[in-house]
Amino acid sequence: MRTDWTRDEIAALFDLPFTELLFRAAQVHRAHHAPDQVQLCTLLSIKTGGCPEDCGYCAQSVKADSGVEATKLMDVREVLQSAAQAKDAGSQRFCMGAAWRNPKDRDMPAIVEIVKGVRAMGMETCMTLGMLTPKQAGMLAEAGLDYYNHNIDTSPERYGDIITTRSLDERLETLDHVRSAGINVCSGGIVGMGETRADRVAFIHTLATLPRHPESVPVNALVPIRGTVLGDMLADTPLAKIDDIEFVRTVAAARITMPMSMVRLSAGRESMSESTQALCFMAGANSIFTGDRLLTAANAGDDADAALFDKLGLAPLEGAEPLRACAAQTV
Ligand code: SAM
Ligand code: DTB
Ligand code: SF4
Repeated sequence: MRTDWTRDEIAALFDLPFTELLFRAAQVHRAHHAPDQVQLCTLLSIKTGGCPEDCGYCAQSVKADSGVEATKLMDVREVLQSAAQAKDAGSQRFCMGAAWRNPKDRDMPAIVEIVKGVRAMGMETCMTLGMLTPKQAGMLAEAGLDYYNHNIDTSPERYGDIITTRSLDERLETLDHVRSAGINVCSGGIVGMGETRADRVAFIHTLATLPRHPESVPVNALVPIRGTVLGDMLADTPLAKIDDIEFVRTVAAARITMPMSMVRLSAGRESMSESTQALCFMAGANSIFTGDRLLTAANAGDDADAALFDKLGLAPLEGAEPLRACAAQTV
């Protein structure tokens, strides 16, 4: 797989006539994935709020006045109950998020138990816990964690406007520890934070030129949450909302530059039309979050998704075994 994409090449993809870009992305998608299948994933916030980081989009930052209450890490048993419910509802992948800058070593035994328990149910596991040390990444790998989510969020140029309490380099360092531990990398970002197209190009470029592509690339549309810097900005200037076609272009660019990766249509579907979501699937998105809640924000809900799948003739991804980081990308 090519990891030597230039920004100019990616900008040229974004500049293509929309139907041409969509056609090319769909061709790449078909070569590597079943175009009529979409993976169903469920999110659970296992530790909510009170996060010391200042990510301008996030309701869980202590800097946000969003009304989200801080909680402690959930009991292992409760998490496993939630995972079992998600599995019963047809979900194949269980993604767990904690509002931490980084996990403390004393949190790790419970986290390890959770990973083992969810895996034992036959679900794919993903965790997002903030920055990791190499030792913590090793513990998660040993527990059998399939993916670790750690987003780069935006372009290198814009990173410091969105988050000041950590750097992009620190983010990349954790991705390196995850990769070295043999866990699949899940890394993407958010579109619609008032960035330019050049930022979106640079965001995709950063991911597509990592030494190995992330096996999983979540593309979130900003969910504007009142009390966060970016949520307030968007609520006060509705014209700043990302154009749907530009969002689809970003999904298509991710698909073309990272052909084997799971491209995940993540947050923001609730305010997207069915037609826009259909275009995202055409452009190569092959995963969604189901259920009526993301971490803190509302999500489309199972009934709406079942109706959408029915309308579009889509089926849940069949029996996919998680990729293993070491075996991936041999094509
Ligand atoms: N604390 C961990 C971290 O930041 O890596 C994990 C949780 S964090 C909520 C996971 C990701 O969710 C963020 O990196 C961001 O890309 C996405 N996210 C958070 N709030 C969002 C929002 N309001 N709209 C869209 N995506 C959001
Ligand atoms: C990702 O990229 N998107 C998910 C998951 N990784 C953890 C989180 C979306 C959060 C949306 C806002 C909220 O629920 O607070
Ligand atoms: Fe904390 Fe993650 Fe939210 Fe940033 S995105 S404030 S690190 S929970």
